[in-house]
Amino acid sequence: MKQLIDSFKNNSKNYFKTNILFVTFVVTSVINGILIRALTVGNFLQLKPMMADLAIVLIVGALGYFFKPKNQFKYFFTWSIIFTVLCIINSMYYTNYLSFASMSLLATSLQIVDVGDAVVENVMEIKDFCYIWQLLAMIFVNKFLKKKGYYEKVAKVEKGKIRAMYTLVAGLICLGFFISMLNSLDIGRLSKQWNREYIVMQFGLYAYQANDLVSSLKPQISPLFGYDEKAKEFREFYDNRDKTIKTNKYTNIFEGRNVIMIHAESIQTFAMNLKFNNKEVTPNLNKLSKEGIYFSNFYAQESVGTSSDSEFTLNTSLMPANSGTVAINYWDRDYVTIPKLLKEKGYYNFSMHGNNGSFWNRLNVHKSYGYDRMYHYSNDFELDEMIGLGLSDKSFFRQAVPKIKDISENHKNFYGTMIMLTNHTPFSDLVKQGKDELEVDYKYKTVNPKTGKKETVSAPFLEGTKLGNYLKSVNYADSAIGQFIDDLDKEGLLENTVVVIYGDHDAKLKKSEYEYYYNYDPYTDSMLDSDDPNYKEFNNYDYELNRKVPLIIWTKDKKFSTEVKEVMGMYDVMPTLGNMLGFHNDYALGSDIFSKKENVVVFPDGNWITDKVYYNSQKEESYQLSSEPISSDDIKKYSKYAEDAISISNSIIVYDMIKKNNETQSLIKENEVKNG
Ligand code: GP9
Ligand code: MN
Repeated sequence: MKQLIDSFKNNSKNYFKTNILFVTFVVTSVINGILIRALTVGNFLQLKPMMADLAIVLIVGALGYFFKPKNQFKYFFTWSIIFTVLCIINSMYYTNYLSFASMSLLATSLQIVDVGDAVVENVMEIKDFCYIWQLLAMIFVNKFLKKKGYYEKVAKVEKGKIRAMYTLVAGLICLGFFISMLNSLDIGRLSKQWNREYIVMQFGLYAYQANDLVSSLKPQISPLFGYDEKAKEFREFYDNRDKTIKTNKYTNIFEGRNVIMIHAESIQTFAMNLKFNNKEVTPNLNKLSKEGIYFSNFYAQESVGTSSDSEFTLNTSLMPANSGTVAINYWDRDYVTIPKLLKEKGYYNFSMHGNNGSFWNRLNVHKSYGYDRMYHYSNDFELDEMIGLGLSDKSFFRQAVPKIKDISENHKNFYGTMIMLTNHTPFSDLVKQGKDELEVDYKYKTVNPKTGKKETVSAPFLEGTKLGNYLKSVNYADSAIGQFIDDLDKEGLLENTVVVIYGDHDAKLKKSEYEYYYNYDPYTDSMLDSDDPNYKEFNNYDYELNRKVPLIIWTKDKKFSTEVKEVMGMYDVMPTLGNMLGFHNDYALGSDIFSKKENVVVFPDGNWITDKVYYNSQKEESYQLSSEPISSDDIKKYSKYAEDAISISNSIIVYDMIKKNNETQSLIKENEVKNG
């Protein structure tokens, strides 16, 4: 036994002596894999992801032995750079979005170069760069080894191919060990890839990124595979659900009316509830919401396609694509959309936007959704005032009114989508141009100790902060909406028109911006300590719930003054409006909110929300929203619906399932006719 231990000791010693560079590469890469989880999702000591990291690093490292020892540094260093950069990018992404970066997102953002400055202004923290130590360690070890003549010595003893084989086997053993620890949930989630946080937690960052790379190629590859299984799932889903169309007091109330949809860029409900020095941030939205039907518990369901995803979900009542975006990768499919259904009723459909029509591929997508024309940028507007990404909202709306007037005179009915732009991250251009009107400081009265007189003092509060700039920008957008409604009214365009305003998604601000807002002490101009009794915690759930956006349905002639407090999602807009305007989409995944008993809103990452609970599918944790508890059966039921909604939407998107289903149906009918 002693002999065995001694020989093991000697062998290990010899191994380490002649594999210093490889071992450094493996150890530093695995440590960074642990570090990124420690600084993001937090489960750094878990064996499963550690095994996955180790297996990947060993397999990658094994190939290094095919190089001569003096050339191995170049190989290992290149991989160290790749791993370090992955850690930095993902750390930065997590800092800003509490999720992990995706290749499909990168590919998408290459299409939208204009967002560049928005990205630059996102926050980077020192911790995002701590992974660089791996490169320094590799350089240091290489220098040291060179000095000691290590590579020449190793060249005499190393049999590269055999080492590569052994290392590969070691890597595969780790991989086998790791796979044996996986359960069916893990495997299911890996193949779907939408639950990114979960995948990094269970599989480590390197496996996540490799899997992401493969799934980002899916848009090109996947239509070729797996159709039959998905088609069966699709048929079963729609066959098994209740097809009765329910009516309620809102049924057909807007039949024959024009519709103006205002796509309110990045407006969150949070902003509507705020006042600074007694001034509302959104006086116009507040007024419209009091007069119309105001959905105060409404969520966008966007994924990496942000604005374009919301346009898709609103117009189709489907969820965004799992990988890639509908606008870029799957715009040419046959979707059942609001414009198409309204066209059957004789409507003319248009969209207008103060940015380039190629942004989010809109010129193609809108046409495919059934819009007759897109008015955009310099093509249709005079670029007389530029703020942020393009034409300012006020100029855009001002120039849009005569165009709408013209349309209304030439068509029986119209459906128009007005895509706003100025309130787009980074929200700073308006302030830079001095066009902001809202003051976001905190004014209070105090007695001047020198004069003994009362005076007003201003504490900076949100001035100069990102949230402050955002709210100034929301205030501008609100005022642009107010001006638009007034101008439409002056032209008589509100008489037979329904105006729908929706926030397209949240502002993607960091949690710390809200923590600062809720815990600011104007008297010391600083933030309260977290152990202060007045400190207000703003946890991850508060953050998620705060991502709500407004939805308002308003008409000039009828004051509804109704607040709908039930939870609602972007995919419920089409069925809800459909009930009011008289159209119906058989494939809708959302519901008419006025006919639904208990609604559920599914998010693209698999989380979902009802009036009772916010369910985090990554953590399998429910956050209670009402005193009435939710049963475990309901949790199962809604989790299943969340999976179905995501999967069915994805099948429709990837395989063009609606078109294929229609073709099959007409074939069946043809056959029935033939056979009598
Ligand atoms: C760009 C605008 C913004 O034209 O619609 O898109 P987003 O970055 O919010 O997806
Ligand atoms: Mn947007």
